[in-house]
Amino acid sequence: TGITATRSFDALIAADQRIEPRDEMPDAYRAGLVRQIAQHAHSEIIGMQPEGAWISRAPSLRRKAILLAKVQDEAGHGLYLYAAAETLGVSRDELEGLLLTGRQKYSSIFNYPTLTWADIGVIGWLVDGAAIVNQVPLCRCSYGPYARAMIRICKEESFHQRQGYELLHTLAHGSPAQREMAQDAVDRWWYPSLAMFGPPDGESTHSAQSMKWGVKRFSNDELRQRFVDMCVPQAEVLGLTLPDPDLRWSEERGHHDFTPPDFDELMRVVKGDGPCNAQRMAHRRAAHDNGSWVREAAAAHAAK
Ligand code: FAQ
Repeated sequence: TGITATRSFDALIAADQRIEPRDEMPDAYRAGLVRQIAQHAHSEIIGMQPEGAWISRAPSLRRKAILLAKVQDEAGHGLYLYAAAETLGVSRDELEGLLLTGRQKYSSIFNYPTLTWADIGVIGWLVDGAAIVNQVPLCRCSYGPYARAMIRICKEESFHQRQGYELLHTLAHGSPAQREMAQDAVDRWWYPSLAMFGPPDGESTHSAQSMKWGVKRFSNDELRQRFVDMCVPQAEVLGLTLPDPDLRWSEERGHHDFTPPDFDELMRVVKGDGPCNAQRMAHRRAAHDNGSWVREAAAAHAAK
């Protein structure tokens, strides 16, 4: 007992040091992290569906190989994140159960449909782009296992973002029909991507506590602004238009002014009433049921 004095949770947070699984931590810190990490893991797994739907329809072998690798990476990200959550004393089974019974969430963005091949490019550019802006600060999050999982995920995510950008650049510089398809996809995904950052700061229930504990490093609105500022010059290079007539540079703010997403729509989608919620959950449940023989076999093997 007491060979080395352990520093208290508050002291570690104040010194901006990492909390590790065996350190003491307030119940609310643990519960908040389980909520966020599980929601993040579920997002990666559900997020395989909109893109997975295009693997069999990719326009070339090269594009198919790239998309397969990307979707497979997303499964890997889900696994790193479930493993990080497990260090907080919850099992993957439990978390899976909470997702399947609708008691835990996943990102709103994956409840929108992928209607054309251009959507695959836009998911890479905007959705992975938003994910990176949100996740880079999480590499410095106070909980060690989550922060370390994020480092690896961000590296892979930046590759994903570039492949989407390259795909979209090719379409935007292709035939008039391809260009039009690219613009249509940008028009449909812009606002759902802005909504990924969550409700405005004034309505964000978890932000204040999460920032005090060093889980979040920037607010929802700060990261949303950073994302908009990043996308504007990229859209120019693509030759595509972001669908916001009020989007313009503000000299005095040093940022772009823009129209915020419809947060009522975000809340409706989060509550289950988006275009694809029912389909995504039905697919996930079917995949879970179809995998039961694998779990049984693994358990039988482990029991030997
Ligand atoms: N969707 O108080 P806040 C990816 C909920 S990227 C659904 O501001 P917080 C990569 C929120 O949970 C996507 N729910 O919450 C990929 C809370 O509800 P609760 C995943 C949302 O946690 C790309 C309530 O609203 N990334 O998967 C959303 O401080 C392509 C109040 O909100 C992450 O999860 C939303 N958009 O801030 C994969 C990143 N926004 O739980 C495949 C980690 C808010 O009290 C293909 N998470 N809510 O019932 C975070 O950074 C944070 O959790 C935020 C929300 C920023 C999402």
